[in-house]
Amino acid sequence: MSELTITDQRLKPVAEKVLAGGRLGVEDGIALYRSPDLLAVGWLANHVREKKHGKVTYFNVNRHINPTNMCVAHCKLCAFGRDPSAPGAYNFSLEEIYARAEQGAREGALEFHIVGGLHPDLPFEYFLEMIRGLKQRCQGVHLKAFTMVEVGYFARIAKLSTRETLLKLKEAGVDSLPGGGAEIFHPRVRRIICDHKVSGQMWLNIARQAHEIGLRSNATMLYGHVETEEERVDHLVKLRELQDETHGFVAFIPLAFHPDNTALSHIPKPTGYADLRNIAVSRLLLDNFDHIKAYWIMLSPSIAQIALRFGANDLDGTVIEEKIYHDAGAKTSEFTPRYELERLIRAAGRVPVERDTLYHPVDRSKLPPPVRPDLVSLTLNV
Ligand code: V47
Repeated sequence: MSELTITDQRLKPVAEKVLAGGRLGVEDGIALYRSPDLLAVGWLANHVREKKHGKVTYFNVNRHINPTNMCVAHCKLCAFGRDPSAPGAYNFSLEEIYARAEQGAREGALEFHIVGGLHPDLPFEYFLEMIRGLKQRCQGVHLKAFTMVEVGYFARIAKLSTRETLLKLKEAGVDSLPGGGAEIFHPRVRRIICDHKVSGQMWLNIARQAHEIGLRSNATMLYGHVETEEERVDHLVKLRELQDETHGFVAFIPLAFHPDNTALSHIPKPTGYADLRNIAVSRLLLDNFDHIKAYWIMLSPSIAQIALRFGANDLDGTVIEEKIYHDAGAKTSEFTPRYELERLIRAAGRVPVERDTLYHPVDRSKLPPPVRPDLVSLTLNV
């Protein structure tokens, strides 16, 4: 690894703590966000990343399934949710969902990432039935399903506690929860970007309960809209505190705000600089998280690749069909085949390792051959 050169004197005490393996505080986080010396921030994050994972960079073969975009929440940040009567509103039938899933399983997906709108009419039982049906049809596939926001909504419509709701989801076959809906926990920001959604405190409570009953989850942070640097640091520190308690978070994914087609379309998109800085600061503040994902869908494959040198150790994933970011104007493709993920990782001087949702390495030779080798084959020469 190259030597660290720091041009910003305010970073010196932060660097000393990082190199000594110490925990960073709120002021350190703010210094990292404000420093003009992005390369030093990135160097420090890469130092931590290499200490944890060496050159290994994970990726997974997954499929996103968004059962419906009908949503009662009307979050200003979102371009995906619709009223049922709005143009483009959809609601897949269970048979359509199963068909997508079975195709994904045949193609070699080992994870379904399932999130959708807060549907105005469908009962909780419908979603339990969906999960039972998926589990029955696609036994080898991990179901990473429903954000804390959806869990909070299911609890409300089913008149159950959030703990009972989580227990029912687990019993039906949910294996873990994705990290979406966290946005920024601070109430000032939530009032502006997602005022009808569960509060930040509630998101954290539901995550705590999920972890307590043995459902692990991811966590996210949506940056680049109306939040301040202090509010980002506060968000990260709250996640770190909960992780100290439960150790239930698997990975953290910083998400760049995409303004197109949202009620906040006047806000400019985050720059590449902001993307790399958020990856790096997350890596440095979240010292008790094992994994930081570079989600190429929102970063672009090029920035996601560079992020592998700024603290990220995972290039998530093949994805296959993505709606939330593409409705908000993302110009990335809707999927990236496995060989391309591997090529990007190798070209960044890293070693690609296919993982499952909980970061166990995957040995494809022990699995049935997929029908779409271009998506999952190890052997394609590129
Ligand atoms: O919850 C919504 C965000 C999330 C916009 O857990 C937007 O492995 C930007 O959570 N611009 C969904 N962001 C994506 C997500 C995710 C992605 C990849 C992996 C995992 C994981 C989780 O996207 C939403 C919300 O926070 N979002 N609208 C928008 N206009």
